[in-house]
Amino acid sequence: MNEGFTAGKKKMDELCINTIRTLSIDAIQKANSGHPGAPMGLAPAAYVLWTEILKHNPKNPDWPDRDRFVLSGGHASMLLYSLLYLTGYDLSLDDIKKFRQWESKTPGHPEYAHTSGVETTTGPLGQGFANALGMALAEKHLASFFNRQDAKIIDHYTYVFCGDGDMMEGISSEAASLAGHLGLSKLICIYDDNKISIEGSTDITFTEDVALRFQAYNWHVVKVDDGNDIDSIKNALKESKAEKKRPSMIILSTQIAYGSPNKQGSADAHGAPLGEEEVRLTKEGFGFPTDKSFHVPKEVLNICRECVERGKTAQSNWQKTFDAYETAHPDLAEQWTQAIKGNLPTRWDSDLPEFKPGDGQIATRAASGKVLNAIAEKMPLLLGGSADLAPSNKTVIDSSFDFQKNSYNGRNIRFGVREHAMGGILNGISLHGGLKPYGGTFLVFADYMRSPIRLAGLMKLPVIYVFTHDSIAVGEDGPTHQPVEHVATLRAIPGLTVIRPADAHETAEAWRLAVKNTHGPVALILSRQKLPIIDRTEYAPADGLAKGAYILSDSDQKPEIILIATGSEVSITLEAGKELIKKGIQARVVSMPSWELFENTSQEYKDRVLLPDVTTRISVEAGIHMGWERYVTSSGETVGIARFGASAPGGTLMENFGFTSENIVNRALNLLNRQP
Ligand SMILES: Cc1ncc(C[n+]2csc(CCOP(=O)(O)OP(=O)(O)O)c2C)c(N)n1
Repeated sequence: MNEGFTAGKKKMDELCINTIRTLSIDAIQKANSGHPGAPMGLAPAAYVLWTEILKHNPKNPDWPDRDRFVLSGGHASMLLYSLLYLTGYDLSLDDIKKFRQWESKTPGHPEYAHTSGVETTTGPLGQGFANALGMALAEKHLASFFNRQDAKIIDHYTYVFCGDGDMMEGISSEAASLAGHLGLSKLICIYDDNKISIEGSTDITFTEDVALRFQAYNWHVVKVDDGNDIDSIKNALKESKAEKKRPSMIILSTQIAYGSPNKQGSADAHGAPLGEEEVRLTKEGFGFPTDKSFHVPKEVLNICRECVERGKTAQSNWQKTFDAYETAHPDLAEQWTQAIKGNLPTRWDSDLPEFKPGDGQIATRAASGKVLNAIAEKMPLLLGGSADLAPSNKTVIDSSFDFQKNSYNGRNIRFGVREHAMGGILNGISLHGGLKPYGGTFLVFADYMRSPIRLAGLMKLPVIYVFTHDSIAVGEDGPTHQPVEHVATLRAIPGLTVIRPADAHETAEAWRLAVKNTHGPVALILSRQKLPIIDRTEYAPADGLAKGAYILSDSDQKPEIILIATGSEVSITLEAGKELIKKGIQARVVSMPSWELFENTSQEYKDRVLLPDVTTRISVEAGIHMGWERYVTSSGETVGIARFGASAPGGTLMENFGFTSENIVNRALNLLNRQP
């Protein structure tokens, strides 16, 4: 290549990179808040990746075979917004000027489904890294399902930018260990090794050898010593793309706030605006006009916007491949189209198992396993697993096999004892599109995955959680394994639908609802212990579950008392209701598997179930009392638990904690001021 051209290109690259930097510092200065350091240090890597390597179409950010890009350190959001604007996404310079302002497209941390081109919501460090693993896993599975010798309709990479914070968080260890085990070779991470976090140099907390750590995880590790050397970055990316067996980690030495004469390399630049004077000095150093803000040289926009044409070409090439695929494999092509739209196969729930009271008792976790398997037969793109508790959670799809290095078409994901990463990975699979993911563990360990569940709620991702062993009835394992506050704390997460079915019938309805739900995660709360199958010829049908609460049994006349129960406590409450009626008390029993679903119904329906003038009510749930006052009112009572559990057989615990029909009857009589 001729020397003049090379020098010219280098100069132009520098101008583009410095535009990313100045846009970022200007937006942060104007907002008077934000994180300028990382965008400035990472600008060269971001520029070279986005303009030369990343397969993306700014005019169609949802094109299913695009490469995925995740900015795991969401605090560096201005880096992403600068890239989106410069490369031609639906984000204007005006949007950038409104960084962090009310209703702007440029919130403090990137938000999925809010800003076009943002693949996931990031901010809680480490989550994005696990999301990226989920996306890479989804790509492998879909590729093995759909691709044919003559046509690859799904064939993309997933790139993730991480910082020291991501590397410190435990979730990155869990996720990296699994990614290495699975050999997810199309997952490429750039680690911004700037050796600075909020409290100062990483010398004070983080001195491990990250390269050795990732090599031990079976990753392909490349080091680039100069974060401004875009040729080396490009080569490292190319080398990583060529790696066929392992995920890649590019350890990039950068300087935080590169270009700021007084703040470069300093923690001061991590999370505060540089300051007017420092911004001026930085621009001066870059040769940018110091009297202008948000200055984008025309030639920079021209170069970066070449992504638009390249993206169009890439997508139209893909379309040709897809068209040929459609001709050769029309059924598969149709399946792909529906899956990417998130549509369910027809008759997916037509053969759910039938449960009869005569079959004996069955735990809702066991019923769940049967229902899951029936649905899996009709829904080939349903996949998931458990954090090493599959035999207990009943989450295995019997007709399939493990998702492993040599069998990416397997639908049983072995997450290992990695609940936190599992939550982030499920989010990544869901974000990728085309698949319906589920994941299980004991309810008590849902705490380990609270952050990703919260993010699934925030992003409205239709992930399904299978949380079993849902109360003190777990028994002998004792209070460490007995959830008490968990259902209440899950109910506190906005956007999460919590369903605690009473028996096998309600479990089938809960799955039906969870699979159909496209707007937000659903947590199924299931019993370890066997439960009676409620006789639906005598009591109301289980499809009332869709309304969150329904009248299961009623009195002949207007009720004097309403008993409201969830999950395993419904059958003892039904017994209690029967007993009260025998005693001449007009008692209604309501099964309330889901508060959220109930709250979504009309006031008229709610008033029909919980008659407003019948305020003598008792709730029965083997968990903390918190929240039930909402339904029992100040005239009612709650049968619940106000302490941790204990180690003893489950039946003994339920009895001692008052979860018996006798106790419910006595409490009702007391409340009504009647003699036993
Ligand atoms: C789970 C979590 N804990 C804490 C924070 C607060 N926080 C934001 S950035 C940051 C430091 C991150 O350091 P690094 O990744 O090196 O970013 P850089 O300083 O390079 O911008 C912390 C602790 C967070 N966002 N998420």
